[in-house]
Amino acid sequence: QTGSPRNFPFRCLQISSFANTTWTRTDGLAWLWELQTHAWRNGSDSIHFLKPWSRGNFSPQQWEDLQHILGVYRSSFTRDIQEFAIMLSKVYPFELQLSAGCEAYPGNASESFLHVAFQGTHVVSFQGTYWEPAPDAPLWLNRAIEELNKDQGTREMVQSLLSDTCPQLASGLLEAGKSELEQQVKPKAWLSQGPSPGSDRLQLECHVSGFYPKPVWVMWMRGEQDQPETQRGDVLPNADDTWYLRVTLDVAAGEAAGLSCRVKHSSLGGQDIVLHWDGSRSS
Ligand code: 7LP
Repeated sequence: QTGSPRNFPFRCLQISSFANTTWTRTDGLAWLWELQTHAWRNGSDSIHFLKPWSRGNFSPQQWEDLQHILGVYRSSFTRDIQEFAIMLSKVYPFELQLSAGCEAYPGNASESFLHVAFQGTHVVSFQGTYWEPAPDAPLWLNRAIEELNKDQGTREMVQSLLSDTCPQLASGLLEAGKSELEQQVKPKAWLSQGPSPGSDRLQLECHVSGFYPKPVWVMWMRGEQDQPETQRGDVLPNADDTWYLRVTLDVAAGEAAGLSCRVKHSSLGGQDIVLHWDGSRSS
């Protein structure tokens, strides 16, 4: 892949829970591609660095300025939303989620986004210089958006955070964290027998764990033949920034012999892992 620089999106997530008029909490987290870089817990004054390179190329002063802006924002946000809830007769409890970030492209170009979800549904975005309703947003939101757009100071700050601060932070993180982002970690794989799906039937399980990055191909095979009945679970996170996947196959007890599990992953350089089901265990 030499010559074509890869793009790694930088994403900041905010989760705000409003339980009633007095109990709320807001947590924040940031990710570069598959790696979590920052955490900002409710009540904490400072953004926590999860990687040695989480500072990117920001100076201590730049971090302090950013933390100050975000600290003011967090308390203003909570207060604003409580006021909106009264004005718009919103019923507690409710959740607001913000997703904002950017991705740098070759040649100084970058693209940014900021989306807001209410009760899990996208309702508002920041586009260019204004807050805008999402395509199918409920009508009551228009009043909130009208209010938000009156605050030019905030619009200018959001615009500058999205178009300057975000790409600068993202490209510094990318440079500092490049080797960790681009590392290749090989999976380990093992077989086991799952709970019997019926009389004279077996569930064969193939576990694949510890790989990075996320894309992986795992299939039950008979010789060179893919078994289309293979069931793939979700790719789940391990605690160490690697991934786990379980892939199963239900077969008649007599047909388990001769089956194998094949794993393809970028870290294996074409040397697939192949594990053969041991017929003697099918009893
Ligand atoms: C920083 C500006 O989220 C996502 C990052 C945004 C950073 C914005 C900021 O803190 C608040 C304070 O503004 C005041 O001081 C500023 C200087 O610090 C400026 O001088 C500004 O002019 C002045 O007004 C401001 O209070 C702001 O409104 C905070 C929240 C902004 C925000 N809005 C999006 C919310 C989505 C709305 C959802 C609608 C909704 C409502 C109710 C229930 C469900 C859904 N600015």
